[in-house]
Amino acid sequence: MPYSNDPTMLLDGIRAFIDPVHVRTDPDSRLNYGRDWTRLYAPNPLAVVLPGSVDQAQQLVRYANDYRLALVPSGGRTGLSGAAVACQSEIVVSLERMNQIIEFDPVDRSVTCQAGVVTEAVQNFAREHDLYYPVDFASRGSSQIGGNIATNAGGIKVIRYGLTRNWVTGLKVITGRGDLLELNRGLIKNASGYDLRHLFIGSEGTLGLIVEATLQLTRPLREPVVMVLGVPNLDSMMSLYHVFRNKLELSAFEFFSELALRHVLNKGLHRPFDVATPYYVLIEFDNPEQWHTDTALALFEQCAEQGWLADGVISQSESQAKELWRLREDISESISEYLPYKNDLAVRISRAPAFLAEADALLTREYPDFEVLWYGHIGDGNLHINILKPDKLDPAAFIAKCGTVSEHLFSILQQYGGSISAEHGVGLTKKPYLQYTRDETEISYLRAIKQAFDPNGIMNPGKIFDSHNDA
Ligand code: 2HG
Ligand code: ZN
Repeated sequence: MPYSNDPTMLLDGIRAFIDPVHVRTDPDSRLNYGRDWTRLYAPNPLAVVLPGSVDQAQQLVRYANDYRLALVPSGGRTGLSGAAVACQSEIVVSLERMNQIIEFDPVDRSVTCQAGVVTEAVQNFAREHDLYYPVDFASRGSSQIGGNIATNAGGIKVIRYGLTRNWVTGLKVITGRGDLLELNRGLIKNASGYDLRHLFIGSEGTLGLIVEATLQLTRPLREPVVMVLGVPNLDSMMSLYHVFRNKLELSAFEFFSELALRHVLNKGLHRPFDVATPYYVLIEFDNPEQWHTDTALALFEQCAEQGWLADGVISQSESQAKELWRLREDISESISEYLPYKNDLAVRISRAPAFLAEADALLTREYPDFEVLWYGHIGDGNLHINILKPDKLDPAAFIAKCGTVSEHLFSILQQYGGSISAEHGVGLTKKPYLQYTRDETEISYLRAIKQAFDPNGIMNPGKIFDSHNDA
């Protein structure tokens, strides 16, 4: 095929197999589809293309190979690491028109849907059938299943249900070569060699396009109860974790600092109780029978006697549980105006107390003048540390300073065998730090996998790592 650099001609070629109204070049579309929630990069895609079928998506990938066009797969663009950002004249491929639930099987308890279905729509669909899709997070109303799978999304229920990976039993993908693969076909067991499905989960769009998924559903939580506890320090938080987890089946164990709480209070939420403490823990558990709540209350008393908590509240209704959840879930949105520098770290939970102590000492020393907010899914070892840009500081100077401190933080994390990204992905923001979690030999295997699926480097080039043949 002849190569061409003429954008008009290239886009006209796409318009030959995708309705021209779905090949957009207007400034609004290029701005909105060219960025995610990071807001750190200036979006600059060549165009936004919205295929309406698997066939059209496949034609697009083949066409991109012929003309060496870079494609950036796009879901709900709620990502926080720049994986869905298009700032290098790429073509954004949005699957939002492919948003149908295709099949439900009550015996398998599975649902097959197109990649553009919004996460909350799957959750609601499951609920209508007395079932539950347990991958859950604050951006559920905008994020799409394809994007969740591409980042192996985690969220607030991982302690009990695991990540997206645990719930995907089948995938239909178009590889970077333009081949359509049907992976695992909804099977629970399948020991027939390499499981390519798992390579696509968490691949951040670098191996191909995810176009359909079969998801496992499960039984819903029964009468979940939420407690918010005020704790004096990070050590006490870890003591609460052991005590509550030993006696109750927890579906969430989250934490946030008083500094983080203040931001959601500024947005109109109310303090959970009068006493302010440096940290808060949010615990959720099933309460099918009253003894679960009685146990939680007894544990509350024991922990208070030990000095591990200062006060607390327990939900008495579903709506109160939802209100308490907002104290944690609304934090990220409440600080978005401060251009926060985000860390999304993972450590094994057994190593969390020692890591937290070292990280706390480092950040207090290095950021004397910055507001540092701690929150996250500490029950599964995932910590979100957000550093807020002081008003007067220039964004570039702020990011440079945070980047330097990150090197120290990640060195400590490396000693604990942790990860620089727990659930947000690597994308662009964490790419410079990948070597703190994966060594060079391992990264060379990642490159070899990329080469096998995407030899021309057309799929989301420059994300996760730089490959030698990025488009
Ligand atoms: C959350 O857990 C999200 O609220 C966002 O993963 C985390 O804002 C963040 O850093
Ligand atoms: Zn999170």
